[in-house]
Amino acid sequence: MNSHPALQLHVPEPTGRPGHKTDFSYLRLSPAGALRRPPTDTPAADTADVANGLVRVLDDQGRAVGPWAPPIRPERLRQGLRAMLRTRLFDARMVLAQRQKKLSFYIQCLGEEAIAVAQAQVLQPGDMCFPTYRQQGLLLSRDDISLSELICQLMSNQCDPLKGRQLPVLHSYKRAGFFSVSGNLGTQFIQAVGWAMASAIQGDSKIASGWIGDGATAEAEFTTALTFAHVYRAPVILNVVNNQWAISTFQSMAGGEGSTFAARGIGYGIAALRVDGNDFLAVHAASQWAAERARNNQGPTLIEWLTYRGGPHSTSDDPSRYRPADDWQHFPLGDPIARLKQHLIALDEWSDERHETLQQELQAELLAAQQEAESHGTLLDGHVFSADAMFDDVYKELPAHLRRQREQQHTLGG
Ligand SMILES: Cc1ncc(C[n+]2csc(CCOP(=O)(O)OP(=O)(O)O)c2C)c(N)n1
Repeated sequence: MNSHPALQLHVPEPTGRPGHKTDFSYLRLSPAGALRRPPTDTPAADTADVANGLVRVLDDQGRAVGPWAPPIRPERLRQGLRAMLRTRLFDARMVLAQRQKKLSFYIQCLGEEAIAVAQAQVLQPGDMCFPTYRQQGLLLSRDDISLSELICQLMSNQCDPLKGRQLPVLHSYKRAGFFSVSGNLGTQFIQAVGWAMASAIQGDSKIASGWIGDGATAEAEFTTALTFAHVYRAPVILNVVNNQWAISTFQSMAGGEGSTFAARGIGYGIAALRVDGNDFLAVHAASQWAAERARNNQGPTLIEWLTYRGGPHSTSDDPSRYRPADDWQHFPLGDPIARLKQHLIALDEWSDERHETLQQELQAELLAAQQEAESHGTLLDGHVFSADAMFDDVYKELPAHLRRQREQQHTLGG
């Protein structure tokens, strides 16, 4: 007689669904300051505690505590706060512009601003990021990227630097170390490793920073990237942004149930950290740790950033269909902007009044940038980039068959 029970397939489910509160105990949080800061030359196998716990600096009172508290000047923190706020206001304005049909599509990073913004402060000129569509904070924390040009890309208008060829948000800024965003999930993760290998082959001192979401870690590219990064000890920071959701799919469906995404690094021989992604100081400190490792030839680092996707996946998504509407308000790691603001106020380096003034300044800057961009056309008025350029840059030289197609397009009155 067969004494075994009937086999059952396990299909992970989120604890919260519309109408039911999420039980966030699955996050297994550590208190601020609880985890040690190992030396940067720590072998991968010895990072299990920091890959399974949670590196945090800011406590509930907004104080910076523990060994990860970075030596950072208030001025840098104010710059970080400004960049996060700028990113959030930009996103809100572009969502509105999408609703007004001035652009076709938008992706916001509400709640995830600290991750890209703090890491941008740590990276150096010449380093190269391989972002997803949700790291606009890398661009919005720079003042050498024109806001109005970013909006022109979103509106695919006559001044779109990408000539109307890309979906909104898939920006490309080589000069700012921002690699062209591709719609195919995960591809950039391998490319980041390859870029880092090239930097090492050339004996350069530049490092790469690869980005991927929790959902996209289920793509084969993720494992390939980890293998190559480990084998060649590539100078790369491998960032996994775990915002709990991949559109309507909960992170457990990508393998997050009962284990952390950070811990996967260890299995591949890569040192790993799991970090509070809504804690600007922790993001800064962990990014610094990983950058130092990479620059000193101590190898790659995998960092899982624990955060929450505060908004819809994109302007085409309605999250109230698959998760509690007020879920973000209950996420135990809070709002990165509110937390850094609280910290700066506790240091007596910020105030509600200064925050309000900053917000007004940023809104004015954004309004001016949007007006400038709209003067070159929006989706509404049809001032799209010239169709003439459509056949350029498919190849380095325009081949005969594309030349014929361009002529046909002219004859057809395009
Ligand atoms: C190869 C591939 N498969 C599927 C998609 C469709 N798609 C776009 S975004 C997305 C979810 C990605 O989730 P995650 O990696 O967690 O990142 P997040 O959007 O949460 O930042 C999917 C499935 C795609 N763009 N590319």
